[in-house]
Amino acid sequence: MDEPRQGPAGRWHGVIEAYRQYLPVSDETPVVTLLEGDTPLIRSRHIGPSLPGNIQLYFKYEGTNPTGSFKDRGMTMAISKAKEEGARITMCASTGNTSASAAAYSAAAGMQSVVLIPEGYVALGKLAQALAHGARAIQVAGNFDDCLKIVRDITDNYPVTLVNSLNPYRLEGQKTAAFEVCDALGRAPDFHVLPVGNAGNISAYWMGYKEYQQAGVTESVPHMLGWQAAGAAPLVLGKPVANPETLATAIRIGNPARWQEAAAAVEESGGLVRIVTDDEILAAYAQLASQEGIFAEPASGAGVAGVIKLAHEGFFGAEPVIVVCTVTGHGLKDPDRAVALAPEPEKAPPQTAAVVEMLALET
Ligand code: AN7
Repeated sequence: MDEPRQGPAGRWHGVIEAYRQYLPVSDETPVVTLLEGDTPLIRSRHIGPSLPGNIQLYFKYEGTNPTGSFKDRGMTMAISKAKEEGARITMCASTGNTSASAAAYSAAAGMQSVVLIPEGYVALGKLAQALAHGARAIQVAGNFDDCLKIVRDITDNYPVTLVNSLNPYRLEGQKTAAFEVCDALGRAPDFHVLPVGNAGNISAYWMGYKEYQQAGVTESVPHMLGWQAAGAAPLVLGKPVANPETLATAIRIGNPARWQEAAAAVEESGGLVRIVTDDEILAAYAQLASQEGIFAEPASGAGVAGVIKLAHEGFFGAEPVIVVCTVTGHGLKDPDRAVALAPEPEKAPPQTAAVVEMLALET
């Protein structure tokens, strides 16, 4: 089973250098990069082959980005443009990953970052990142949507640069993931699957796929298949959710900022946006780690759960199809969830014989 080839030849200098011709940057733009992107497209070894149908399943594993999520692709663009414009302070609302990325890239650019996060609902690793990178981290007694409203109010009225995916440069950067998928496969996939929270990423991928097709690099575009958690599924319900709830805290969002664009991506591509339950999300999350060797955070399990669900419904048909599923963030982001789901580690005295006995080993 061959791995697809990865990225352009030669040394990697981050997504802006790799895809400069498709991005709104000039020679004057000071590129702030942590060498994000060039992430692996991994052929599924167990989940894909175990599904009914004839599915070639790949995982676009974004956990290998510098701060451990896909957000870095958009953040290198947002922060480079902010620096070009002379910004001093950046601000975002976040369920965790955007804040980690904003904090890191702002630090690299010599800017102060301010991050607003829902108190009690940000995974430990993400909080640690924001703090370590020197962000002013403000825990708000509310949810992500409350945080985003405050951030919009402030960035509209004060000299503070908004780096949420409402910032158009964020989507520009994030679309490079679609380019990488096509570069690795030598074509566009038939279907692209991903979890949907604030709906920036599905919108960005769709932009990227369309641009590559318009540029003549690829012939086709995939159907976009988005997945929301059952307790936080505004796009599926067609109306905002006042009190979103899901264990996948990254996508615990009730009123996505990129609603229109995501709905358009689904419609134009002949795709769909549907619901998976928290149980399905956690089952896929566990399968990804234990069967594929890919440690993702819970929210990333939503996309994988979606592929599994559709395959069992016969959605993909009998003909061979290429399905790419974005694994959006690293499992180390949320160590509490991983430890809570796994069995307790076993204990042994410091003697070889004791461990041999525990393992029932025979020579
Ligand atoms: C791991 O960090 O919204 O639909 O504030 O962290 O583009 O929002 C995170 C979102 C999927 C959903 N997977 O992507 C934030 C934030 C992970 C995420 C999503 C997020 P969007």
